[in-house]
Amino acid sequence: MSQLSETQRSIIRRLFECNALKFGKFTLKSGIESPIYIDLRVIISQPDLLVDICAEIQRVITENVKQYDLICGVPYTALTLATCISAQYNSPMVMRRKEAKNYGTKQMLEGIYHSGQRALVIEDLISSGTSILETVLVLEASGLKVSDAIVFIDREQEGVANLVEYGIVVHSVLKLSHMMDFLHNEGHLTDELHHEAMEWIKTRACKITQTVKNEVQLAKQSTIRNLGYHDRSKLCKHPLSRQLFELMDSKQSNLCVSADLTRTDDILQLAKLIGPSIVLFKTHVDIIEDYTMDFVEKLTQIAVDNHFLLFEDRKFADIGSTVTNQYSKGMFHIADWAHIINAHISPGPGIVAALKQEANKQSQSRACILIAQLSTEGNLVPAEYSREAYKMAIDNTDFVIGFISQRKVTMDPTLLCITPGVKIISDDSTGDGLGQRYKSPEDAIMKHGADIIVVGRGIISKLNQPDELVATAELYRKRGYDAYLNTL
Ligand code: S5P
Repeated sequence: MSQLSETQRSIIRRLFECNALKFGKFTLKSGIESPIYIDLRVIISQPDLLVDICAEIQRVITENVKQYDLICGVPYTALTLATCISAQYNSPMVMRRKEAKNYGTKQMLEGIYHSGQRALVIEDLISSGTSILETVLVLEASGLKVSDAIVFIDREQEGVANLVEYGIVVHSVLKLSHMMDFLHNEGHLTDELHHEAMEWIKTRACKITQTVKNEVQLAKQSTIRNLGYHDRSKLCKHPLSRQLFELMDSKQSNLCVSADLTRTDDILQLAKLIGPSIVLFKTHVDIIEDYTMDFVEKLTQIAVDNHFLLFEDRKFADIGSTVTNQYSKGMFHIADWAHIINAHISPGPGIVAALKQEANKQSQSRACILIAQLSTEGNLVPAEYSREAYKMAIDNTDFVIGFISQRKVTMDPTLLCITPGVKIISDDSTGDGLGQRYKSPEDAIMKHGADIIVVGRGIISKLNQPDELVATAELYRKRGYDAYLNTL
């Protein structure tokens, strides 16, 4: 039995009394049955206990960590611990935003810090180490160095060993087995429960999730910003993402026009006139008043002649069996001609599986873009979408080639970030009065990591003046391409 100090014993007793530690039969969030349940969120309601726990964490910091400039709690429970330690022991703190799940930007971290400073991670409980690693990725993407993490309780499920592989040394205040031994000795745990819980820990090694492993891998590689279209095309496995990057390279264009027009003649004229400037031609076929399959044949021919791909912005959002029909049947037979479609992820992975199944029936390659973020004011797409969209993308690399988003979703160079809501904006108008928000090509590409910019009214409003239309499309192409060159 380990040597627990009197303070540690008192902390364990109080945690047990306030039900932060429970033993019996529990179903965890993951669906797994467990004889142990730990919920340290309740400590925020007990300031005495909180202060004692933080003093113990600070003791472990002082004994083990020689040098650090800032502390950072893993959201959410450990945010409270870090804040309390920061205030009590005069340690400057930074706060990781959990919502903005984008490792590529610095906006995920709040507080004052500068590149090269050393950050110490504080966590309440470690099982696999995944949450700590996610926080480390954010800190490192912001230029901070991380070598140590302090956890209050180590569940002894391999998390500490997992993190060694990633160069993070974890120091813990308490080990779960020591806490259970103590509670057993004090008569709070029966022999049977004690034995069962100890066996459970021993046999339940937890692994770092694949998604986080991938992010670490990508973060280690040289960053996406140094890779040009040509290099990225070589990395792509999907024929359409490869072809898109090749077109972007050869046409010196990252422009997608949004052909939001209601007459087929207008759409065909637009395609012919600006075809040389674009790589992607986006349609909303359900707004066309005189749609025929003859129209799509003509449009397909113009796309072939002018080297661009067709993207139907259908934003599928229903159950698998319905989207299957919407994709391939009805008036539009979208699957027959659209190289690329897009889908909302809210129905869950089934939507991607269903669309992919239908796409596989086509003789030509088909691809899907997932909607990770929207451009509109006050939209209700939650921040978690980016992360979930990324997970669905890496589970379906044979079909999903990127995202509709306002900022980069992942550092993965094979996945495209396609950004609508782009316009060369005059100072006084940044929207359309109907919820659309605009940013300039430079902001979209240089500030927010767009690979392709989607421009609708900024270009198509010139349809009645063909010369001006062509010149405007060229202006967007050039500004978009120059902005890209600036990122290299
Ligand atoms: O978040 C989004 C996603 C899309 S696909 N915001 C958007 O505006 N779009 C589409 O891009 C929208 O449906 C429209 O077809 C185009 C933007 O048009 P614009 O005229 O505002 O440039």
